[in-house]
Amino acid sequence: GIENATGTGNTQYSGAVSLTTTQSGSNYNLTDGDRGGHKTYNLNHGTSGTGTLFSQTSNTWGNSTTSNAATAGADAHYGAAETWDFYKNTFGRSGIKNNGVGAYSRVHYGNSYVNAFWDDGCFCMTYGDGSGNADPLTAIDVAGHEMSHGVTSNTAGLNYSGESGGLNEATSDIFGTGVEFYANNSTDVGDYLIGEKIDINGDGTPLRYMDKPSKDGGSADSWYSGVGNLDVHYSSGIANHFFYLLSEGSGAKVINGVSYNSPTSDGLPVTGIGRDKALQIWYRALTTKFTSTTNYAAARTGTLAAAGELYGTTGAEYKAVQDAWAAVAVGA
Ligand code: ASN
Ligand code: ZN
Ligand code: CA
Repeated sequence: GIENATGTGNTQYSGAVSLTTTQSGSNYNLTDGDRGGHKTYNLNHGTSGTGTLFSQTSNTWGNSTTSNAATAGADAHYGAAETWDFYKNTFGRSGIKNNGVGAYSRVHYGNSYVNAFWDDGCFCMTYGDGSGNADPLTAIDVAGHEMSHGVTSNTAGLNYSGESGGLNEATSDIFGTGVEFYANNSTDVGDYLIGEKIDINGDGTPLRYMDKPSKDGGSADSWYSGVGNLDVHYSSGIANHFFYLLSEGSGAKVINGVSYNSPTSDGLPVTGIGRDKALQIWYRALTTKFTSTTNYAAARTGTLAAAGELYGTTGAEYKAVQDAWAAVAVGA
């Protein structure tokens, strides 16, 4: 018969984790029957199709290093599961389309491919092995970022250029960060950094910083006319900064051992309302207010409407949304 089983993933980035797998005769495979049947495939350096479904006689996957091809599979399968659980348990969303259907993941894409991407066409996510095949792009926040592109496509549909493109990218960073905190993994702890585990710069620095996006050398900390001409991974900085300020407030703070210091463009302090409420406001705005052409001014209006519906217009939450947008120079 074919039935759910509980395996162990010896991941590269998240330690030893529990994985939901499927037993089929004497084999186990990376199919998650608890999460819409999400499957994880090994492309084995190919760049098309699905390669082969990870399948073996043991239900222990990978050895925490890249010497074992199943290690990246374990990280990807775990990231997909945590992303599914984050959306289900935080927002009541059942999968990327909210229809209970899982996507699939593909690892070992190409050779030394330093990226990961979501594809609406295959309804799948794909991970490269990183430079020199040393640092696969399979960390939790990257998984959450990529799958959240699918959620955005199936909700607001934010166009991937101009200011709406920056909001699309920020939505993936915001929910990717939400997934990372949700997973509460002791090896890959929650932070407001993006890609801190995959060493994409080769010097130990993360790809992006939400408290002060300009630390990456390209992202915008606050809005200005023409910011929509930046690459979407840089114009995202404004909304990432807004989300950090709304969650944690301005000034210096240490969270899970990471130091942050978030400035405000208006020089006024922002008092945070906590990440959980900030996530609820962003999700409600994304799914009920934003459209394909939402720009920063409209994102302000949409998040204020969402905050008012969730928490009222006279409390700390509504004021914090106002103050955080003012702090990133998105005004009334
Ligand atoms: N990893 C990149 C991203 O999710 C791929 C891309 O440029 N779309 O943004
Ligand atoms: Zn992205
Ligand atoms: Ca992170």
